[in-house]
Amino acid sequence: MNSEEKLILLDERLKLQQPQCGFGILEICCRNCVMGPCRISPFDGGPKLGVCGANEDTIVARNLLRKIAVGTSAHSDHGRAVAEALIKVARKEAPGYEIKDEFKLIKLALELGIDIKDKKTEEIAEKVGEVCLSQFGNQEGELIFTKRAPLKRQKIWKELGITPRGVDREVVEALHRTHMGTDQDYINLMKQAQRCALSDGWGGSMIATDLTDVLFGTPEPILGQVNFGVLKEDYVNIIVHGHEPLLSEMIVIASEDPELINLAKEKGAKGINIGGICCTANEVLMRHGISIIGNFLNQEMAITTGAVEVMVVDIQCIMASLPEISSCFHTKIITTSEKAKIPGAIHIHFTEENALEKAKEIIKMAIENYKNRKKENVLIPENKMDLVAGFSYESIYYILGGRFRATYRPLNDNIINGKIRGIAGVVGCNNPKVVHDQIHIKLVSKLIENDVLVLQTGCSAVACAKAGFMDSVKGLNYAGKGLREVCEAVGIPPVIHMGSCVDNSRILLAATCVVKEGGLGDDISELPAAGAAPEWMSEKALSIGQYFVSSGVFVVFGITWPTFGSKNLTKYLFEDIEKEVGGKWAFENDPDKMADLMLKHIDEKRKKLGIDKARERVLYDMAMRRELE
Ligand code: NFS
Ligand code: SF4
Repeated sequence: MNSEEKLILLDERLKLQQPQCGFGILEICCRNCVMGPCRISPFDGGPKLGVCGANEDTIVARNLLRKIAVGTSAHSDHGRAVAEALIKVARKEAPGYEIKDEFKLIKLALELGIDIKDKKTEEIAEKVGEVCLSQFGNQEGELIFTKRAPLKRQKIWKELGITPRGVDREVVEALHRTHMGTDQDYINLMKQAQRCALSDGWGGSMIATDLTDVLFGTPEPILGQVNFGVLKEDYVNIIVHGHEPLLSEMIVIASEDPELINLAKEKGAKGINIGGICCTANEVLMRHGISIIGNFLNQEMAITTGAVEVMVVDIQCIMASLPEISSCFHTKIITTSEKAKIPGAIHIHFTEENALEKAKEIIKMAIENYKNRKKENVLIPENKMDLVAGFSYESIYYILGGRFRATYRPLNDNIINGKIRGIAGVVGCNNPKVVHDQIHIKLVSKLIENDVLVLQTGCSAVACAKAGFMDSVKGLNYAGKGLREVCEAVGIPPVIHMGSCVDNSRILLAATCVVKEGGLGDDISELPAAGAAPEWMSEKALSIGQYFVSSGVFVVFGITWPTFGSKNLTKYLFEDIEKEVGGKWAFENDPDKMADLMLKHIDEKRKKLGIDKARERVLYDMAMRRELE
């Protein structure tokens, strides 16, 4: 780009795309074979069938199933990479990595039926890695971790025939069924969508979370900071962006190398500063308290601060525009995964075998690039906010029960007595179609104001951290009286950061722990709980939403809804599916109304459990008082 050309950022590109295709928005176009492309007209007189005879129900359902399959693939391939890494670490083929959580490893081994007697940690780790890896290619039976779900839930899945068999198998079958002339029944297509999504939530994603904990440590509450103000003007700034923690963990370790710190000082900087974007940010925040620069919509802006020497990326949610934008600044964009290259970026092939060496190489490159920073181009916004992160379903046990009495009892009791009205999972992306972070913030603030404890992951968590909801002191000011009381007693913020998007599996398990603790029904679908992804944009979000629905949760999405082109499919997903799995979808763009939908659902569940009375605070007026006397 020459200097006269204008830098085109994402908002501008969105404007240039207007008006976006109405057929695409309604998902009533099909390109699955070359008799097409076909479009179904939503208007009278237009074509109602594709060349093959497929109607809008088939086309919209196939499109949705494909999206869910892609989302499942992305999370699960990430999980597979962690399993492969664990095996290499166990075989001592990955210098620099070590097993940080032996306790979780042993627990996992026992759960997976691995004989640990007289075995060394490495031998156990190798076996655990292999069994987890086998889950991807499993052909028959059930994914092992589906056994973690409440018994009633497992029965529902079995009866419907949607218990996932193997992660890869469900994705392949999803793609097969959407081939021209195969599955044309929208409900049957959705059955596979459910099985596929469940293989993500209770399979690929859960493996990613568990094995990441084994390798890098199970998170425990930790302090951190968020927003652009964490970039340091006189430091070498390195941004880690993407998803897999394998690379970012090594960058963090290498950045602490005294030799490299001295080199940075020799080059005139005060030191090396690491910050994160997207889910990589959440991974390194959860375990090291590394600052978060921002979420999905902050990636381009981060470069325009002029203070970033290197942005190193791996996979997913990385904009193709980064090299182009960085060409106007001194920032170097480094891709590291063979699965994700971008023209214009520098590619450094990163593997577990060469991890530490490559991490050092990247940091050296950043240090060398510090001198190219143009002081007059540097503009770092001052905003930053403190937060507490690092909540896993395991750490919640100890926070609630005390160090020696791990239990979810206090949480259940406070839900039953009504101090906590319910639980909400608010997760997912940013989308430039709405004002950055605003829907997340408005929704979550209304939920906590109404005594709903909010569990978060992904870019939504970063949005609410920026707003101060995760600050252990400030956050309380936004909470309703009952929720505040509980949070103060336990010492947690009203909004709980549970990690990256694969860590939505932690929310599934936290919900399961609440069920197993007792007093709130026998299944996730009976809990006063709801989920939302108010600013979603990625196919991964659809997979997450579907596995929550299929696990019994009411889930609301904002922005747009991908089945409005088919009335029948939409009715199925918004209403009828509830009779089968106990959960259902809803769409609402207004955060205020979105919160109302979730609160209404939570109250209905409280009523069914017979705990609605506990919440009704009776206000005595004068007449009632007199009557009492
Ligand atoms: Ni989740 Fe993480 Fe963010 Fe959306 Fe992308 S970073 S995996 S997909 S944009 S929340
Ligand atoms: Fe058209 Fe059917 Fe081919 Fe799709 S599969 S492009 S609807 S002919």
